[in-house]
Amino acid sequence: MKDELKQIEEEAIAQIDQVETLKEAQDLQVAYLGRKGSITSVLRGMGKLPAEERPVVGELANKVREIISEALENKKTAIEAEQLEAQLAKEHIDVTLPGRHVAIGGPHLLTSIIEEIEDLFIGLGYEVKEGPEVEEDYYNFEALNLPKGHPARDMQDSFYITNELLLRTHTSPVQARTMREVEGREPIRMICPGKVYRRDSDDATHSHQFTQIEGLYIDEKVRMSDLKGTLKLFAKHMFGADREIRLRPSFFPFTEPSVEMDISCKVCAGKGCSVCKKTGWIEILGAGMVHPKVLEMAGYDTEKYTGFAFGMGPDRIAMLKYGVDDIRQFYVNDVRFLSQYHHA
Ligand code: FA5
Repeated sequence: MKDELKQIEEEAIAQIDQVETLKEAQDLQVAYLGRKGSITSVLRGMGKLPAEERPVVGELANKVREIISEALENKKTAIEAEQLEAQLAKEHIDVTLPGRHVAIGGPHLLTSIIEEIEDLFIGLGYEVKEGPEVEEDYYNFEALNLPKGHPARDMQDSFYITNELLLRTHTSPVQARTMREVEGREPIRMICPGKVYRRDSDDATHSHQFTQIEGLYIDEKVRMSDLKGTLKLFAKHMFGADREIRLRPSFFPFTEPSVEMDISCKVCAGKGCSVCKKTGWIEILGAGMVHPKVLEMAGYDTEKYTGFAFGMGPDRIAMLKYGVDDIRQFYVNDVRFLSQYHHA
């Protein structure tokens, strides 16, 4: 039996030497060490041995088992190491190769400006609202004290879709919609950014499609000085304390009194250039105290509530802030132009 065990050991070691795969090693493990393996079947015959030989044979069998088991383990480790080597060699990457350029996009300059303005007004407790770009004549004009046939409708040349539907010419219809929403019963503090459309001839400062941000503040005892303070804060925040602003009396049918706010031209530092039409100033917004008729139409008690509204042009604001000399740059989507402002 001792010879038998020795033979098993020699045979096993010779076979393990030839093994090339983990599967083969596994098969040998079963064949020699498994429940039905060679060593087990030898041990089964132990009962026939004289009592004094049993422990000797038992010890030898355990030793052979250990030798075979160790040889198999060593083989498995060697095969695994080889496999890892082969895999690493296959997946080798040359870290010294130059990387492939990944073009990183960024927000459009107008989007950044709008978000900056939103942040300021959210900080002042305003809500950000949205309204439809295809708007009803009623909200775009009538609810804003511009009945059909009113001469002031000519101030905003419009793209009509039907008699009652048009591309909104300003964001002011959102004022009317918001006042309607609360049925004239609650104070309002909202801004509304969005695209607007006019049949304007395109030039350095006019585009037939541009953006506006409307602002509306309604509460008890809102005064012109609140409007002035808000606009001043806005101007300083956007352009810095050193930029000049001026308010000019103006006319909008939905505000009384009305003003327009200009900012000194950054392109020419107020000397006069093609951007500011040689005036040194650029108009960026219209504003005023909400006309009592507009408040009444929305159901407000005008004895109790007053309010101010403003409508600004982020395109003009972006031009001033970054010295862009032509509004059309925002809409031709030339990446060489737009990518300069991705950090903005
Ligand atoms: C209005 O549209 C009024 N709804 C603003 C308003 C709101 C007044 C609330 C009072 C109360 P206006 O037509 O002036 O006003 O336009 C407002 C701003 O939009 C202008 O100051 C200007 O910055 C910008 N804007 C007007 N037309 C164009 C255009 N064609 N291209 C680019 N920006 C324009």
